[in-house]
Amino acid sequence: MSASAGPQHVAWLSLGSNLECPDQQIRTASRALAAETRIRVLAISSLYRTAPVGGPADQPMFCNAALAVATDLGPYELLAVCQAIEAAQGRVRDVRWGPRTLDIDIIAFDTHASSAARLTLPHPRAAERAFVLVPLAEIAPALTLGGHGRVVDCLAGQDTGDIEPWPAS
Ligand code: A4P
Ligand code: MG
Repeated sequence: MSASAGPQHVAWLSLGSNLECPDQQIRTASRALAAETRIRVLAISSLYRTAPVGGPADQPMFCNAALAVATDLGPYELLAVCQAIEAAQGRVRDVRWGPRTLDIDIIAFDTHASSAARLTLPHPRAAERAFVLVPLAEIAPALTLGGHGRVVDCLAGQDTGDIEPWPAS
């Protein structure tokens, strides 16, 4: 990060992929985030193999992970960086919740609260999605997801039976 960096923020990201070597997509995206001059990666969770939630019935299993980053970017600037990395890794948007090479969602940005469609914070579905909560609980168990409470408490109410460590290659 540059020496002239402005106010620092912390953001928590959820990464998902279920196409074209999903674990490699997540690792490539993590490296791309780390290579951004205005982003410093603070923590990366393990990779998990998760059953798809929503979308087409026959889509492949996902690889999911969570990252914490420090940045002097604002939330929309960080979203733009995430979407540029998605695009660079061949993300195509067609079917809602459908298969994708890479999805990067901003789960929380400091304690910002926003209901804007372009950037809802905290992410509106994070608190009820085990594929987000299991990796996030590894790196930020005490993070508060707005009115839903702490990650670790949200996770306690979830079925995690469809989530396992990504198999070693
Ligand atoms: N947007 C609004 N808020 C945010 C935010 N906090 N972070 C807007 C990122 N983007 C946000 O996103 C659609 C629009 O949401 C963007 O234009 C952005 O401005 P998208 O990435 O194009 O589409 P999406 O990811 O399919 O939509 P959505 O609604 O975010 O999907 P979800 O809820 O993330 O679900 N099952 C497993 N096992 N693992 C997964 O990773 N992912 C999904 C996607 C469904 N099922 C899954 C998984
Ligand atoms: Mg998304």
